[in-house]
Amino acid sequence: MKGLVLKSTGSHYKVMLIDEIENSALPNYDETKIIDAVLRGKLRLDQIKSTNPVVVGDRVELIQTENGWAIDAILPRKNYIIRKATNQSKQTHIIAANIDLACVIASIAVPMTSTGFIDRFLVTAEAYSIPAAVVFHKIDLIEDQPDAMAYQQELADIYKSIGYKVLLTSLKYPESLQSLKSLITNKITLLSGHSGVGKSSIINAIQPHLNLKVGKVSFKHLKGKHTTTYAELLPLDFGGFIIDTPGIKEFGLVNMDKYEVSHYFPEMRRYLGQCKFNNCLHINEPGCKVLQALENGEITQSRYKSYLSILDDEDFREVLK
Ligand SMILES: Nc1nc2c(ncn2[C@@H]2O[C@H](COP(=O)(O)OP(=O)(O)OP(=O)(O)O)[C@@H](O)[C@H]2O)c(=O)[nH]1
Ligand SMILES: [Mg+2]
Ligand SMILES: [Zn+2]
Repeated sequence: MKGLVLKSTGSHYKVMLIDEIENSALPNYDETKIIDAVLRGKLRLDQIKSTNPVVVGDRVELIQTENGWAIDAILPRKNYIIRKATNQSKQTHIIAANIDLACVIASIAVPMTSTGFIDRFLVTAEAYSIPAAVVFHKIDLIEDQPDAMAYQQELADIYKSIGYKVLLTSLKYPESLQSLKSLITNKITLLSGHSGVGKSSIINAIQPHLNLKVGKVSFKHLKGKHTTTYAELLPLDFGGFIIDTPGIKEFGLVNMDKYEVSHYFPEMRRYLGQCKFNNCLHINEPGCKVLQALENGEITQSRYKSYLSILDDEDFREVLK
């Protein structure tokens, strides 16, 4: 029997049974087919290196044991979003697998999202060829601050010009969530971002019956309170699923070669193979087309700064010396 993993709480998995056809297409949500499963001992041993061997969105093979259902195997993943717990950490964490759209929920109000965070998320989505969108949420909080509004618009324009879908949303403006609804219909969509940025609130606004727990942002620390504790795949009554996830502080990149990083910046990818040196890292090399594009404004300073910051990660650090 096959199943779709809806939620993992460490040792127990909430799984929806699916048939062969649903395994290659978007499954229909059916509450009566939800079961509780554990991991088969053997699988746990095989995957010991990963902090979370089976993740939300996984398609799995199930067997029935005398104690109930057990996950016997993970079916091949179409893609997944993976990160390091922190930029320095050696531990990796897979956020979700088999997704059609990855949305980073950002805010330039509170909690504030840095362009570095957004760009690391987008680089990871590019690495697995997952279509990505940038959602600037809580726009109501800055509507009386012209400088903040201008900055938000500048960022929105940067991401749009690269080819990403960009949305500006707020709970105060229900119509702003309509465009999100049309974007995610009939897809499996992941929402990620800092704690308190409004991921669960957005889902409640488009699907009130889900009634997800939301938490206040601390005035003192300007941070969320980690209200959502487990990622969960939730059904949408207009078609598809949405994955609510716990807020994360940083987005550390995993398993990337330093020469690969620029491939995951679409505006740099354009110049691939055109630099004078074929091992160009676009830092200070002569005849570098990426640096020329930066000079003439085709590549923005903000994105290039993120590129350099990624090359400054512990895994690559020697290249900037
Ligand atoms: N002003 C304003 N506040 C919002 C908006 N959306 C959400 N909030 C508030 O932001 C706070 C955090 O919302 P949550 O939905 O819990 O945030 P989250 O991203 O799910 O946080 P974690 O589960 O901790 O990762 C709550 O107090 C919400 O009411 C918005 O559009 N405008
Ligand atoms: Mg939440
Ligand atoms: Zn170059």
